[in-house]
Amino acid sequence: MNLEIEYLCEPARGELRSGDVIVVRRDEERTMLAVVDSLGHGDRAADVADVAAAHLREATMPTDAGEMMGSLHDALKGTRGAAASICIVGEDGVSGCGVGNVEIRTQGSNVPVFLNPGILGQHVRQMRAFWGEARAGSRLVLFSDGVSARARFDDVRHLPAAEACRALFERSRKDHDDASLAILDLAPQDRIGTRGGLV
Ligand SMILES: [Mn+2]
Repeated sequence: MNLEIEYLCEPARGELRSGDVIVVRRDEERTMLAVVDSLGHGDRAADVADVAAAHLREATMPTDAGEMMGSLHDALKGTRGAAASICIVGEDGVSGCGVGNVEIRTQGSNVPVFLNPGILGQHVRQMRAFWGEARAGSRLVLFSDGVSARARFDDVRHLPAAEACRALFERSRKDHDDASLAILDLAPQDRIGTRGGLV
């Protein structure tokens, strides 16, 4: 499936390195988008983000986001821990999983998002993944708690992913925490409706 991913990730004000990291991976069949928010910020959080990113880039990419989350949990054992959201998209659908203080929002889709409490690398009671249809024209928005959970997305729905990402990030990011926000648009060219407008 044709898809478009745009993201922004910035460290907290005064920090050079970010404890948030975004990883995008594609193989022939699937695309994975992951947002990781290591606990705290600064160098120690950034070191945890490095461990998480290395794992997400190198581990075998499964169909099920819950499986990737499970192996990430193991990879982060012994660190201060992190929250993360992972979506894996293929022709057959979207698999997603979120643990801890992260957000996954959908627009134009019926993907039944839910999140699991816990801290990766420390304690997670359950890692339930969700599964939904990869509907053309739908949008997934993943962000860390460095972006306000009260952020509203409706008014940028019509914008291309890059512009929507920039607009949301600029108005909803918090200066005192690392912040990351990613937008994944499924088959964005199919978003043009029969009446010539965006649907
Ligand atoms: Mn954070």
